Amino acid sequence: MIDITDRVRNKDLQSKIVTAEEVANWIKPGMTLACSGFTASAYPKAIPLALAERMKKEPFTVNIWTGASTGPEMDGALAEVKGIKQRLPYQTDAKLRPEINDGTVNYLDLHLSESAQLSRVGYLGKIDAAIVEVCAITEEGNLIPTTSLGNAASYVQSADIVIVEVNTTQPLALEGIHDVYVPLDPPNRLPIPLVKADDRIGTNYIPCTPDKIKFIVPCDIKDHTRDLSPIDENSKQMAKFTIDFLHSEIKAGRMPKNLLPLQSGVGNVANAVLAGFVDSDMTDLVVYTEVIQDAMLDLIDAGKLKIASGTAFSPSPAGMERFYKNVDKYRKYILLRPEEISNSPEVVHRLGVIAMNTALEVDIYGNINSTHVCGSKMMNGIGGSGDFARNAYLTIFYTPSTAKGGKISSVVPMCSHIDHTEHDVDIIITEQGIADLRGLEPRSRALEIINKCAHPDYRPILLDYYNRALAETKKANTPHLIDEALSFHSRFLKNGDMHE
Ligand code: 0RQ
Repeated sequence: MIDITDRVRNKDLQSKIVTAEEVANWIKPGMTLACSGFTASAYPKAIPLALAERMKKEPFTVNIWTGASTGPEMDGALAEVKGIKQRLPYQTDAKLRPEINDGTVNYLDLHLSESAQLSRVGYLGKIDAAIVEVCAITEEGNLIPTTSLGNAASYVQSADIVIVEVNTTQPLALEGIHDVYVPLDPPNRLPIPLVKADDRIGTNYIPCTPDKIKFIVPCDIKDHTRDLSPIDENSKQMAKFTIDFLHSEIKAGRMPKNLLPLQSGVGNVANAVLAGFVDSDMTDLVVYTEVIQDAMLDLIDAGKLKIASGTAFSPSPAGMERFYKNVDKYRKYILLRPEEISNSPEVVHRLGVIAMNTALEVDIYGNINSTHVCGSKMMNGIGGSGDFARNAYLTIFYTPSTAKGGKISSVVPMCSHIDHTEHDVDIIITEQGIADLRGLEPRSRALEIINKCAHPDYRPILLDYYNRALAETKKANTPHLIDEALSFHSRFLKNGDMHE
């Protein structure tokens, strides 16, 4: 077994060091396991792998709660043996997704900022064990987290039993990068005392006590973060529209020269937009987001970043190497918080965040579908996009104007599922252009979106829909043809193409 005694600083706790298999054998069918992990960062790895092995021989299911998505050692391995009954609050796993969409897994797609509170107040049932990846355990039994915080602090607080995975690949240099603050629940909640993105309001460990810790498991498996794909032309174009637009906002006096705190989702577009900031003339940027990725290291190296506050540090494997090689420099610019704080509506609103997230589809009035393909099939989940979209100072959504080689228009008459309503959306950007919806009533929004954002192939049929809806409803506030509103989707389901 890997020696972790130097990382278990409370000597008495060293007697609780066991193998992952022993923990897997202790887990009972139907248990709710509330785990650390947010994107492919800081999720338990040895225990779920051992559990999956046991489930291969002896099929049963457990409920898995985390901070957000995890890596293949958790969601992938457990989905492969059909070992998950309930999953929340977010996932991105290719093996889990079909099980969510065939009824095997009950998936609760939650606003990330709310998931900790829901679990604390017991609404979701009782946690049987919290399983948390850590760098080290202190003398007092407190837990030093690794590359993300997610919901770990809250799960440890709520659980009677805590199981700790000490990951020896995670450097002790991470100690001090975290700021752990768990709000009180109503009616005792106080204002979150965070007024600047770099304020520290909590502890640099997850509070815990030795008596709660039942097992300690060594692990030497690295975070399974993904390689970055090269930035494609569409994303570059969307990044350019963003930077130009933000310059015009500064010029109009609506934002300071160093902008307002930036939040960006994950994926190609987010990456391109952040890379766009590296090449821009903007400096002293502040980031208040969920997931900190490679581009943040570029911004630090370019001398453009003041602070990046998030809940997960999830760079590519190369980015991780780069971080660890120069950890003393980078750690000064990075702060990890519980997702309840990184995504807090109260804080997002106070700081005046610029929220930049990606949609699957947008409709002509500005509603956004981020989650469900053709209304029914779950892609990933709402994640933190709703926390930011509703509360930000400026809310931008991105999508390429088409998907699946042009067979799908990402601009549709009516979204087949709505995650973010027209009331929350300020700006829509595709590679075709940028629609500024601020101050526009629905009919003007429709023309702005169709003319600026839709792909030229789909513009005529969208305009035709809109004009007929306008005539038939006699210029109603939000003109729709109810029988036809989802015709783009039904054509795709029938013919594999949204074209007429
Ligand atoms: O599928 O790879 O099989 O071709 O959707 O699309 O263009 O690669 O974009 O990776 O940025 O994902 C909305 C899913 C976009 C993501 C979504 C198909 C497309 C492709 C992926 P293929 P792209 P991305 C921060 C905030 C919600 C959560 C969120 C997401 C696949 O950004 O999950 O924002 N967002 N969280 O072909 C059918 C359409 C489609 C479509 C694209 N209209 N219909 N399929 N695709 N548009 C993160 C966290 O909260 C942790």
